[in-house]
Amino acid sequence: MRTDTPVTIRRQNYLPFPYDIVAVELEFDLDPASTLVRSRLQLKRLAPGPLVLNGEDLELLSVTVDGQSWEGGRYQLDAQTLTLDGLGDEAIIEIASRCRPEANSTLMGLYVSNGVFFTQCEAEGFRRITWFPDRPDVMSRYTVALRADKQRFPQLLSNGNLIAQRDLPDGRHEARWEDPFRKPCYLFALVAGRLTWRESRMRTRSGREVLLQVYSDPGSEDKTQFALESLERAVRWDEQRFGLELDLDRFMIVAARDFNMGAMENKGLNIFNAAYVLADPESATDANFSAIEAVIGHEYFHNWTGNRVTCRDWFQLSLKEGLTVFRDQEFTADMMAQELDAQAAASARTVKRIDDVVTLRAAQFPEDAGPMAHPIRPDSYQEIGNFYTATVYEKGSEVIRMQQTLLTPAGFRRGLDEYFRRHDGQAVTCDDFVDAMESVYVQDHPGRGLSVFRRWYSQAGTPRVKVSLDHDAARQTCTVTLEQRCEPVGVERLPGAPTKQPFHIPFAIGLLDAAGKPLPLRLASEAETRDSLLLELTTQRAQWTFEHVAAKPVPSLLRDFSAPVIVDYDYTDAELALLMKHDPNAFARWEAGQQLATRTILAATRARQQGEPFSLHGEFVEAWRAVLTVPGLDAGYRARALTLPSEKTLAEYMDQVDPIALADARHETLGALGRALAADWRAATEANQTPDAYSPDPISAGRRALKNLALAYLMAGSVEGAQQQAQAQYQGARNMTDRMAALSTLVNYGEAAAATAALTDFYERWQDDPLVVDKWFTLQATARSTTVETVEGLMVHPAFSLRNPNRARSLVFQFCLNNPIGFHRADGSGYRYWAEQVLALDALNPEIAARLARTLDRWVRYVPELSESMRQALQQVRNHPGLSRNVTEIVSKALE
Ligand code: 0A1
Ligand code: ZN
Repeated sequence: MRTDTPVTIRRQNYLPFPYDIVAVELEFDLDPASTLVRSRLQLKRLAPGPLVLNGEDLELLSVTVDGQSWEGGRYQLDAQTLTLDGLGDEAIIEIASRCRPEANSTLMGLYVSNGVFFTQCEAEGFRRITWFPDRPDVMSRYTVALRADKQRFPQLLSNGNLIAQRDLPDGRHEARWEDPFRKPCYLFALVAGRLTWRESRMRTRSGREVLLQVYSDPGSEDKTQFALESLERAVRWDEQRFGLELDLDRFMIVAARDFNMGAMENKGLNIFNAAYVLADPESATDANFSAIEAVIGHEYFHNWTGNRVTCRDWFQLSLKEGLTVFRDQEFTADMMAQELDAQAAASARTVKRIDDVVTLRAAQFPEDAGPMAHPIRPDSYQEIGNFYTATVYEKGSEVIRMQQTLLTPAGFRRGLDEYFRRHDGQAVTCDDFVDAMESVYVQDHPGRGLSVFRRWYSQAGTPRVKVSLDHDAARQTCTVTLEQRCEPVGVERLPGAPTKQPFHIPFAIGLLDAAGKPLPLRLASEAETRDSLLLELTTQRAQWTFEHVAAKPVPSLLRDFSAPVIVDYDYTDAELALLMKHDPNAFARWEAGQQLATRTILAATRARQQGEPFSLHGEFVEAWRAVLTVPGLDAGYRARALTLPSEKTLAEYMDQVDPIALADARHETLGALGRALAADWRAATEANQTPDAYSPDPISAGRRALKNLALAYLMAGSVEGAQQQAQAQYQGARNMTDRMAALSTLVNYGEAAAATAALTDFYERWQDDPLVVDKWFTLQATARSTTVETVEGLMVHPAFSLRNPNRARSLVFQFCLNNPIGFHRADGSGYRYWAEQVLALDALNPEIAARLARTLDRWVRYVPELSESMRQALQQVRNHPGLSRNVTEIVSKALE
């Protein structure tokens, strides 16, 4: 466990590194217990100053400079740095050190998982492998020699091209790899072990033949086909959409059972959490298949946005992450829309947009209003591992998307071409990116620029846009006023912080008449009419006047979620119902339903809190019935439109969060809708059966989503016959999507005996498949009846281990994050359990511990009885001696 005192690193203190590390040669003698690493650095001085190298948990064996030993006080060594002073303008440094991969439970640096060596270097893991300037702006050419026992470690992989292989005495062998591209050390990787693989060859658009490979544990070879095909699709898509070609002869993906995050874009050797590689219809759900395609796309797209052009420093993380999330979202949308007719394609894109916005609202909006709030380009951090956040990733992607909206897709493409023209091979900043975009924007918008837009990079918080409509019957005009406001959050509240400035908000709008007919939009200043208009709000308040508007219209606001903001407009329930039926913008139409459902559930919550009875409004039920039955909508879209907003999203609307009342009210609403629309739900389950031969395409996945949502409503409403239907579906399912859906309804809403029987059966069938066992733990962790005691019982199950991040996430995280009733028990037992688990994890893996620590971030927002126990739990963690820097930063900020 690290015991270092946290230091705040600031963006404004950036200094370039005084040496160019031109070339790096690494030699590994791999042994799980103790691995010897020799590094040879060829360097050139760029500016005066000593050479300061980072190292962590390493045993230094020797240092030589230009062939001379530097033993005996010629270098300075402390816990984290090795300093060499008095070097010439050019030098060769050779360093030998040892690390202990098998004992490394942090999964950062070099570690062993399931008998295989893996590395994870982003953000600051390379310093756990060898002494090095561990920062992204030091870019070098790497040559790597790997040596290991040939029997135990037949595959020896590293970045770039394999240049030589040979056998060594004593049953060992060696492989030499060379990466032709300069890269920062966070993109270094090695893998050594016994693995099987699946491969294919393809020709890139310039005619080069490339080898694509997916490696995984022996025995899992039947589960890598979808991953390999996803990689092929990603390679093609980046050529077609952005003109970006694979620059290596060989591109490898390796699945690891123990991995801290989703996956990692190491140059030519991506290392993945097995959950984002392995899938077949029997063991993986539709959601798993689509996540695999998205993550494979994401890591592959990093090859240009991240690797060819990388970050100058870690404050610029969103430069690569926001942009690459945007690219993977577009990839998924294009894949979903391909081969569909125009209408179905548009609907598929809307479904993807809805899913992304749901994630943003559930994860990023709360973050942006809490103690960890930060701009997408943070100004300071204590531990960079804590800044792989929904803000940097998901809001970062929204900020890129707004640039595409403002520039148009064609203009955005020109901007991206310009970015690569200027910066290929460099380590750059977010400002460099916007500069490239702005150079195109000013051509198309003379006299305007992106200076106000850049505030999205420097200011945190979710802006609110208040909309008001002023209809003038005599003039037949309607004036729309937009007014923005964004409260200071996080460090912005501290004295001396600069005042917040307005954002540049692209705000797409349409108007409907009282019958739901779209009104042609005509601005007073313009001759053209349009169906939809992009208003650009760049000041605190602005007005637009539309002409030829006979009566007060119903506005359709923030179409396609054109900016990551919260809209305030006082719709009547009837207006929302009208938009749900008639808004031609399918996203805004979905949004209207979500708002109506939000009002309903919040009213039900208040009623519960006051001990009053609650019943659903007939209008709400009818609006829901219409979405379910009106012709012309595809199943996937209907499923999204009929899904009630999550507790996390709903909590953001409450002044004081009462999680149990909220969860019960949501459940009550679900059940009431289940009963009120029982016949329609039944009809939907029948109409949306899919063929036995499984396909994860969006039409089939949409049908399964709707059918299984219908089953959940019927089960939540305890509708007669539903439990038998769920049991039959569980037993007869031909794919994991249907099996899991049925099991989940049994566990959450079925009779206890039926639930237990199905859970036992599920474990027996799948106990040898770790990714399915994770699902089994998750189902129980999130079940409505699960208590702290249930979870503690599951923790002593032989299949449970805190060391495996996927397992820890499947049980401990899922309980703390997604089981409001069990976790927020009034006696505070959930929070005490949380504190114990944060501390237990911190001793093993601080990155993972800090993620769990974040689940109490928003404690001040809860009702006082709960927030006080949460505060005590946070305090208990903070007072723990030897806490990691990672967890210290999170709990200190939460308690500030
Ligand atoms: N760059 C990766 C994310 C990643 C970050 C840190 C990791 O280890 C602690 C692993 C992966 C991505 O965006 O996919
Ligand atoms: Zn990424």
